[in-house]
Amino acid sequence: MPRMPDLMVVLPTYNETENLPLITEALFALPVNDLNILVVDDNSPDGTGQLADELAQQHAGRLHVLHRTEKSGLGPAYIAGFRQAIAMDAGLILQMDADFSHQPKYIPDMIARMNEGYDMVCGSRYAKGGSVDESWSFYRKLLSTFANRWYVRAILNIPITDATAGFRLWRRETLIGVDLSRVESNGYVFQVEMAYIAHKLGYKLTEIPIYFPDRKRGQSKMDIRIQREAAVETWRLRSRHGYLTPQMRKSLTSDNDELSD
Ligand SMILES: Nc1nc2c(ncn2[C@@H]2O[C@H](COP(=O)(O)OP(=O)(O)O)[C@@H](O)[C@H]2O)c(=O)[nH]1
Ligand SMILES: [Mg+2]
Repeated sequence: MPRMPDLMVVLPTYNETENLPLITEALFALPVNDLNILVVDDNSPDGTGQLADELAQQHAGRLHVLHRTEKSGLGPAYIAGFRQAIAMDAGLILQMDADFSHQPKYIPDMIARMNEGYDMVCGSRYAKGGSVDESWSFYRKLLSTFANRWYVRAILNIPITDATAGFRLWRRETLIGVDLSRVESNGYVFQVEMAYIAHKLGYKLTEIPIYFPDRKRGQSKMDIRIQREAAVETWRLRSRHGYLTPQMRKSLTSDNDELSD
């Protein structure tokens, strides 16, 4: 049997032709053994999907592509990607944006932290030592810091300061235990929901500080509406998942169910 991949980087893309070749190159240059990439493309009109297929040929066996027929948001794209990464037997699964706001250089530190005995490691803009792009206005910084460091934490009591961050390293076992069919949200709430479920199930979450530069190429797909929605939805998460306990982790033996539902 071939040796199965250790780390699967799940990269969701929508119109990222400029970034995709650069980010794959940067990821493959990392001093990390058995790093594999799974691109999850939602039929990008700019041809990111075809470009990903070309890269998959160039890096046969190390870069894989999951094509989805339409843009249905970051949450569903990640769920599909996580399911496939689990099915491909990845031991560690990393989620990150394809636009370099999540800098590959932090990945070795995230893996090292994971090996200290955590179930999820998050790259955090608001942990001590972390920061965001200098171009952010005072108001934008204030809003994002308040939302992540105070608002979400106060409501959900999640032990990380950047609940909407999408730069996260998961253990395969954690993602199985979370039971992806429990997750319903999209956008920024998707990140909060994943962290909240994992926390309620008793998984050990931690974070390392990161600097978060704005994207240099391509365009953002998030807007103020999605942010406002996140503020309201945070309350719903508490009623939806607040009852969870560590006994309610999905059992590891039912692995393959992840694919069928
Ligand atoms: N597959 C897929 N990827 C998406 C979708 N929306 C955003 N992305 C990708 O998710 C990552 C983060 O999106 P971005 O627009 O940069 O969000 P922002 O950083 O919050 O402004 C990027 O790699 C995008 O290409 C989507 O609907 N489907
Ligand atoms: Mg971005």
